[in-house]
Amino acid sequence: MASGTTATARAAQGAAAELGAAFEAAVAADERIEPRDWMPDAYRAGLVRQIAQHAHSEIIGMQPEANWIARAPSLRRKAILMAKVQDEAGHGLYLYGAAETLGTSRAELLDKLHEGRQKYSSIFNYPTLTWADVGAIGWLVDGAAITNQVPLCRCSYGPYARAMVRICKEESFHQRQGYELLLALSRGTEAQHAMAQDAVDRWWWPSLMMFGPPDAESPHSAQSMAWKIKRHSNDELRQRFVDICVPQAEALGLTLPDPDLRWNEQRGHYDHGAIDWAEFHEVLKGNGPCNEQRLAQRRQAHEEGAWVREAAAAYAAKQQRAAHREEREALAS
Ligand code: FAQ
Repeated sequence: MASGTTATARAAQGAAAELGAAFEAAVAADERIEPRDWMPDAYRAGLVRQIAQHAHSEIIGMQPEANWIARAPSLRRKAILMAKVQDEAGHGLYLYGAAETLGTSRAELLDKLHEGRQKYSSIFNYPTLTWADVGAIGWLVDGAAITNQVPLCRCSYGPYARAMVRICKEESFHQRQGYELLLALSRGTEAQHAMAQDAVDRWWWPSLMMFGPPDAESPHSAQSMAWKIKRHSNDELRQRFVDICVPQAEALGLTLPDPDLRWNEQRGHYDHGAIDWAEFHEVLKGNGPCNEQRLAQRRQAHEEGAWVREAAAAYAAKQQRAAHREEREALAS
């Protein structure tokens, strides 16, 4: 009996090792891992963590800009902004859909967000004080998002990578509209130029924080990169973003609020000043300028949307009953 048990345990161990080796080989060969493939529990959990945080960021990220829809300065600007905010809701849906393929429901993830048990991007805890902030968000926040997300199109997990392809196309439009908005303000009156500069001054540093803590303090990076969930480290992507933004700021006629920003011939990159990581950690702890307001508004929107979810569920059940009835009638005839 004892030897039978040992043999069974050995066989199970052998099968698990084979599955693990097949997974590692697929990752090494740059093949995509799909929902039905075996994957280590930590790979699944790591993906759910990142995708959920990403999805939550998209839907909470609707709030700062939605604040300006009713006050957009022209019909054209209003239509663009409405479309952008709706796109962000769509991005949230693609991402919750990707998380569902890992066995986690949207309802479960939303509960965690509402209870403060899952994070969303630090950037969305800052206020949008003027119309120029809409431009700064498009240029800098969407710009940082694209820099971070284009490599995610090659993420090893198929559904996340495919969602990112579509999201990046839309983010690219978002970034350009922000740039164009800031350009118009920068070339406008003196007051408009000052408003654009003030917005860039306030959004620059928080945008650099979007890339996450420095590599040496990033607990998830090493494993995520080994599994090809992330393709580049936080600092690499942050540097890429800084290098892209400096000439864009010059073209805009605006300055970046960093006296230490200068080209480093040896590195072939721009050096930048120290980031205030104490501020980042405070925002993550819930002490940013708008954390409370963002979560309260999100919870309220969820509660007010209960009737929509109920109506959609009732409609789906009705459709299903009708389909079953048709099936039964077809079988009987
Ligand atoms: N904010 O070990 P790492 C957008 C957390 S979408 C808050 O480096 P990782 C579109 C991190 O989760 C913006 N938390 O973690 C838009 C972890 O916490 P945990 C969102 C942050 O995952 C535009 C801990 O710190 N984009 O903007 C932040 O390897 C305009 C340790 O960090 C994505 O989510 C932060 N900034 O790297 C929408 C992209 N940074 O889980 C509306 C996908 C780090 O241990 C309007 N995500 N943390 O409790 C990623 O690429 C990665 O998850 C990183 C973080 C790079 C964000």
